Amino acid sequence: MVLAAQGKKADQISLDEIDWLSRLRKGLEETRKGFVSELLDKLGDDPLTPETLDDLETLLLRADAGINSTDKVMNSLRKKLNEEVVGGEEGIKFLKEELISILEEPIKNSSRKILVPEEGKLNIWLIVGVNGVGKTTTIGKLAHLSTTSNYKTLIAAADTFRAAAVEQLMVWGERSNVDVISNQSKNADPAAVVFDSINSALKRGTELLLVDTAGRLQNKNNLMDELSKIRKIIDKKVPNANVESLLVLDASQGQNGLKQAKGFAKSANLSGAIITKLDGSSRGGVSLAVSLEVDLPIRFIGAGEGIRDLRPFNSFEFIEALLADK
Ligand SMILES: Nc1nc2c(ncn2[C@@H]2O[C@H](COP(=O)(O)OP(=O)(O)OP(=O)(O)O)[C@@H](O)[C@H]2O)c(=O)[nH]1
Ligand SMILES: [Mg+2]
Repeated sequence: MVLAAQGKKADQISLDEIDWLSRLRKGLEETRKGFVSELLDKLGDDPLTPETLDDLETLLLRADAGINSTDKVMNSLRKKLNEEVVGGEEGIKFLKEELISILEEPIKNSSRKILVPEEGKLNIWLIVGVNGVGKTTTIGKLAHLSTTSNYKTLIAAADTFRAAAVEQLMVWGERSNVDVISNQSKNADPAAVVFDSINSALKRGTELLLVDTAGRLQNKNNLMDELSKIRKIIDKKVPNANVESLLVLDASQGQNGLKQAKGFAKSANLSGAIITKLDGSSRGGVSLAVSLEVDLPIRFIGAGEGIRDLRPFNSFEFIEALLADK
């Protein structure tokens, strides 16, 4: 699996990937249990009726798809039902296509279909989000993906809030064989760490600089200002770098993730989202809400605490796992 993931032929799919897919499906099982099995039980082979549509609406809401995504899908389905008789299986197929198109829309609107660093150039990915969602773990996994894809990679430890944060990042740096730039002095300024890291990156010809940041709540203005300051320093120092500001969301936090995305989008100039903890008892539907309501492309998904448990996002794979019926 490489970061520059291209469409693969079926015979190239490795055991590792089969393992990943089964983990993703297993993780999404919680969502699915209350979703597709109920849906299929209700639908059987009978055509959809206004009553089954109401049930379907409830199921979508329960899977945390959010009110607006649910309305959008239901309106399309109602329109279709007004025009023709729709069987259960056909209804599911239609539903999957509608859900995939919600996830694909922000990806289409962005300049890249999949997020990969541009070779031979400095790419900076700022990883932001509220406390404990999996930012540091995601950096470790991204560093691994990046080096195995032969990008010159460097990590900036800009979470200077907790001493333990730097140590945690060092461990990930060792695992992925990537250097970590840090400033261990008390009350170090995160923007200064980013400044030093950019200097190192320029000297080393780094292609991907991953910046870890401290967890912060989206409504704490002073902490959000700190992110703006980091961004300003980057834009000023390396105006030609490709900069991504990626919001990490913990799938198990459901619709709270949508609130976080709206808050960070306002002040952190976001360009994408990463959904973590999809291996737990998660509510994967938040990806839909974030795509539709914040127009944020989902770029990676994490399903596990291991170094290989992160993949580029694939909406088809995701919806198949979310709606798998067995
Ligand atoms: N099951 C599971 N656990 C995860 C995943 N990603 C992260 N975690 C766990 O979530 C916890 C928090 O992860 P961190 O990476 O430290 O989160 P953080 O956002 O950096 O936290 P702060 O820096 O304190 O804001 C750790 O115990 C991780 O092992 C995932 O995809 N699945
Ligand atoms: Mg952290």
